[in-house]
Amino acid sequence: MSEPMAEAETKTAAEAVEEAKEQVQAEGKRPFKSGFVGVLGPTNVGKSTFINAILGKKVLIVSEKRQATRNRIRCIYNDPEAQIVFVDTPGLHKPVDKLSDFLLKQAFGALEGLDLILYMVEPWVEIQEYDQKMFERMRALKMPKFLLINKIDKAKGDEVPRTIETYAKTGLFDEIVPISCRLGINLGKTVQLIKRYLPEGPKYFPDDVTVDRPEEFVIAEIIREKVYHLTRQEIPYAVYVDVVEVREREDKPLTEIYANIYVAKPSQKGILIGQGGRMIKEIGRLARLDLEALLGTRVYLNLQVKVRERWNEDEAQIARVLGPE
Ligand SMILES: Nc1nc2c(ncn2[C@@H]2O[C@H](COP(=O)(O)OP(=O)(O)OP(=O)(O)O)[C@@H](O)[C@H]2O)c(=O)[nH]1
Ligand SMILES: [Mg+2]
Repeated sequence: MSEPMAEAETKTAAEAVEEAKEQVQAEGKRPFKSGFVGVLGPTNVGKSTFINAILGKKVLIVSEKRQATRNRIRCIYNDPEAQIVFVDTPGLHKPVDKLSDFLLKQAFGALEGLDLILYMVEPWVEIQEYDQKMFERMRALKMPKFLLINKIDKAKGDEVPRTIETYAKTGLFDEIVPISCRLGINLGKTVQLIKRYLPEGPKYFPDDVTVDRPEEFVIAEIIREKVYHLTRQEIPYAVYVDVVEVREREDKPLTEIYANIYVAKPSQKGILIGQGGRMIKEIGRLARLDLEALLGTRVYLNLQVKVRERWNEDEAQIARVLGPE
């Protein structure tokens, strides 16, 4: 008896989908679009800034320093017509150490399973060897590809038209869009274009999910962003953040966060704490402001600085602390 019943159910589901499609067409609505959109390109061009701007929410680390993003991070944009899963990636650069090898592996690994690629560049930078390497890989893939020329607010003379011309010659891109995340130029247009090229598809994530990482990950990134902002030279690249506990108080709108900031050498610990604790206090103050905006509660933030000797010089340790993905 169970077989015919299963068959009957399948048929009903298929019929329901057909009916829904007919209904959408009858109402003159466009089909629902969805897909995975990789944001790739050199470091520091504004990939994470772009995704934050589209989401209208600060969830990704942004820095004036290079190599800010360390993982592939999926961020979900929803509107009535589409769900776009943006995949943020570490920026491309000339490999200099073990940490950069890890970052580049993350970036190249992101090409798997994408429905569309956004390649972002700055208008004043020539095509580099790492761009060429990525283009070779992209050429073998069939999905649509856009070039986004960001920071046009800072472009001079004919930099933008020249960049358009240079990249048009590669024959790789279906669309080339000059944008400015800072001024919000052509961001809406980019979303419209993405929707035009994406396939019909389902929602991959529920509406209330913005980032497919645990809350602790997003919190750690915000703290790391402040370290990037306030410290110099090798310090940003010697740091990772581990959020130990996030406790929501039941008696008041307060979130208690306990986190460890790890450095790679004992000498870096003193720098991060600063004279009389000034540096760590400032990191905590700035992080708390962003965390309060993100969580919508007041935040108590407890930061401890610890040493994990040479974690950033060892492949296995890097993979362990920064995650398998
Ligand atoms: N002038 C200008 N600056 C921008 C714009 N978009 C981003 N930036 C700045 O560019 C810097 C790098 O931004 P990120 O978003 O961290 O760059 P990224 O490409 O994600 O960098 P990685 O994660 O290292 O690959 C930051 O200082 C941003 O504020 C823009 O449209 N105009
Ligand atoms: Mg980034």
